[in-house]
Amino acid sequence: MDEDGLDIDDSMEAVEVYVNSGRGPRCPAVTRRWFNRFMPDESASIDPDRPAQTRTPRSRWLTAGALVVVLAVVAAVAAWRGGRSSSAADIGDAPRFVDDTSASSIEHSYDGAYEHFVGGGVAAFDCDADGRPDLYLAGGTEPAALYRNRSEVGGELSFEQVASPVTDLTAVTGAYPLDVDSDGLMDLAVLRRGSNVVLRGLGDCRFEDATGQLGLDGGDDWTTAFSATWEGTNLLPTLAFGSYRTLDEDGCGDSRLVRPTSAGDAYEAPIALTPGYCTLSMLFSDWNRSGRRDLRVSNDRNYYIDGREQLWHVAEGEPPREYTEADGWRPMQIWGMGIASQDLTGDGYPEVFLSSQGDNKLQTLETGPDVPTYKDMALKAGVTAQRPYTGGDVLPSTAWHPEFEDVNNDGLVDLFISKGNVEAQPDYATRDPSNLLIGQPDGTFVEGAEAAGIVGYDRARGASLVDLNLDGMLDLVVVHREANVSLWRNVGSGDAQNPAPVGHWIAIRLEQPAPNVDAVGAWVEVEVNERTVAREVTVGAGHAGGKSGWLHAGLGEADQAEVRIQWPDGETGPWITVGADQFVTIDRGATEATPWLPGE
Ligand SMILES: [Ca+2]
Ligand SMILES: [Ca+2]
Ligand SMILES: [Ca+2]
Ligand SMILES: [Ca+2]
Repeated sequence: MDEDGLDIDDSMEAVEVYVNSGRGPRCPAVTRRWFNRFMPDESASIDPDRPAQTRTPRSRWLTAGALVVVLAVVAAVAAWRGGRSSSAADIGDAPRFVDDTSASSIEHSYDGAYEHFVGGGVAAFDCDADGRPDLYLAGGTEPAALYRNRSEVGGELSFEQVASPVTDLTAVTGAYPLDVDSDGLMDLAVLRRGSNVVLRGLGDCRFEDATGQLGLDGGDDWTTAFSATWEGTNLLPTLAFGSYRTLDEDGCGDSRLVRPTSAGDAYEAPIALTPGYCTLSMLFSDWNRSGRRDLRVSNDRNYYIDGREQLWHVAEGEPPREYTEADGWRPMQIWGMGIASQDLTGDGYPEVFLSSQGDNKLQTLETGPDVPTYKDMALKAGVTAQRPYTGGDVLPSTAWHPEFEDVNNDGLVDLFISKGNVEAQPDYATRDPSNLLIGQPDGTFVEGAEAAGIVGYDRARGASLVDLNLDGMLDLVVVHREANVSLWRNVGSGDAQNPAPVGHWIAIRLEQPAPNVDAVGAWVEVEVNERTVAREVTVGAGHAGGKSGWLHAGLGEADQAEVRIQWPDGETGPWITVGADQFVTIDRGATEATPWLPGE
């Protein structure tokens, strides 16, 4: 986007879709194809040579055999649900959400002129050790706000503001929770237009500014992205701060990698990640399961000419190095806004969803883990989500925060994508509702936002899928530009008064000795009925905000799951049986999970 809210070049996206690479002429004479890109039904199948999300191949069409299976599942679900509400929702349907915004007593919006057209993140994390995720909301020119979660288990979403000059900073674009000093109290990396800060958690949702104590240079940039990882045996995490434009707005700022000193108790001077291409999302991820976390960076092509999406090779003791075409990395130009990483194909390597304007991307390794060569599978998976699916606006969408989670607890990962015009870009939809794409057994996704009841037309930015009332159903918080935050309570197949889960679930918290007590970089495998979903514990991605705490997994009709942890240093624990519908902690070295019960 540019200063007057006009898009300077939207004709290139058409090439982007089919070539999946920014190479070739930058501004080819291609007519816009926004109106003839309806995805044909026939394209909805997944590569037969890749394992689908389920190991049971299934035709899209209901054959007689499949019908029997479906009926059996329905019968099993009906039997499992026993005396619950007689609502007929299938286990694979979108769950229903009810709007608890007014009940929550949160009143907060992300405001400001041009420099706050982007950003607007939310950090979801537990700041008072009651197991309930609390919320820290960026405010732009208004103060950021911390809200303590007072929701009863299974009840309405309820919060109270915890005001403090330490947290209620202005010029905040977003925030990410992580326990920097591994003392068991969650800290916050707060991103700003101006000086970034690290707030050290003191317990009971109190914080102190630890930026100087850590020897961190907060800088004076326009920071809009963040990620963190622990390298080797370092006591402190390595941090990456992503820069958008330079403050004089002449170009793109360099992002910065910050590593701990050899003594381990403070930080070295930042290392510039040059060149920078106006970054809006970053993620340290072990994309090839090598044990090393490289840094993926998504950039806004609106502000660069010869830039691209980036992957930085980040090896302990070595300067960061950008992967090039010689390494197999294909240049690609998109209006990169957000990253979401999740293994969808079942091979143990994460797929990477990249939000943009128009077509969104879903990348998968083309030739395996040896080289970072990705091909796009968004069209096949049904997640291009390039235009509003309702509301009558036919212009392309603007997507921001993507997040993979299983919102209907059927064991298949779903995908939320926040949407909303940058400001008033006339070539993009102004009525641009967020997506809730429901994962299907054949590996595709189907829009479920209308069925879920979350359609809205405020300009969404940051978001989080997180179980705010500890009932095992993931709720949804969405930050809006110049409109109040929305809090959506997931009530499954029920209603506001009678929530009814549509599938079983577990929620897991990892613990290991310091440093890195929350095991950032671990992989959690959850196996149900011989189907395994692997998930990486990360800090970063999304749009300007992230979460920490419970790792949620839907189990479908299964009453237990097998869970295995690969810890960040590569050591793999045993398979542990975890009974359904509970919160558990898995400690490093333990051979069983420890149940956790919420207090009132
Ligand atoms: Ca809490
Ligand atoms: Ca801490
Ligand atoms: Ca699901
Ligand atoms: Ca919930």
